Amino acid sequence: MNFLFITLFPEQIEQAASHSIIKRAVDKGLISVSCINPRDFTTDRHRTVDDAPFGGGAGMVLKPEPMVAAIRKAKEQLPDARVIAMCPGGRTLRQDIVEEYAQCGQDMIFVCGHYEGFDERIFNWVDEKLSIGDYVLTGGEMPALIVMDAVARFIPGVLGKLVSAEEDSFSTGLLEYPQYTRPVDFEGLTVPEVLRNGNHALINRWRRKQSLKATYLLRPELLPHDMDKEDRKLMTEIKAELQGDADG
Ligand code: 4FN
Repeated sequence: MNFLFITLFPEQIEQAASHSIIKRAVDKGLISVSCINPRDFTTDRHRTVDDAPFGGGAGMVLKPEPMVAAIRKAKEQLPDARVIAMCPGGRTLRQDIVEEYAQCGQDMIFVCGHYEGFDERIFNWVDEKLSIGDYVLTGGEMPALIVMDAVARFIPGVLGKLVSAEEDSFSTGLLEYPQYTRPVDFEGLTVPEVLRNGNHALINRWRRKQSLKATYLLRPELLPHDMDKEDRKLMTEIKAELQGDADG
């Protein structure tokens, strides 16, 4: 899959893509990461990309001509790509949306904002708006990198042989169960017995229960509405144990 970033700060993208799993995916030819800088499409002596907003107010707005010229260039390079403007007003990224992008396999062009944002007219050249969450940022580059990171994990071969994105512990939609490695005793804190006695049926049940418990306590909105019989039984145990804890 090809990821193309329209950004005034391509170094930020290149540096983020030059480490670890994403770097290896690029080196293996599983993904490509490239940038187009709207500043390269300016025609004035000062290479101006922003200007004061009509109607007044603080800050600067990204001018439409260099942005749209950059989008057109990007579409020439990746004609079948989806053009995604990273902005706070977009739908909020979630794992199900990530899986949707990965599934369809379409190349992605990310349009990243800076300053106060885009001239509204550029959205005529955009397929959709996307946000990573509700907080104020200085630019859309980090959000776009997050989308790429989350999507790239699903491309076959990007993760090692041992883990695939669909099979890994996150894909249950629940929080993770606690993990331990050596030593068995760290400053008096020991690894739960069940993980050390090699009974994999018991281990799987313990892990499922811990995932459900963590999700119930920390992120109850993530719990599935339609649990199977085994999960419902584990939930009953969890609630009884928590009630017991509360009663002393
Ligand atoms: N942000 C909010 C309301 C108004 C403005 C912002 C804000 C970067 C160019 C956009 C932010 C958050 C998630 C892109 C935020 C995202 C951005 C994102 C983003 C500079 C203009 C701006 C109500 C959400 C707090 C600055 C709320 N996902 N403006 O952050 O690009 O993708």
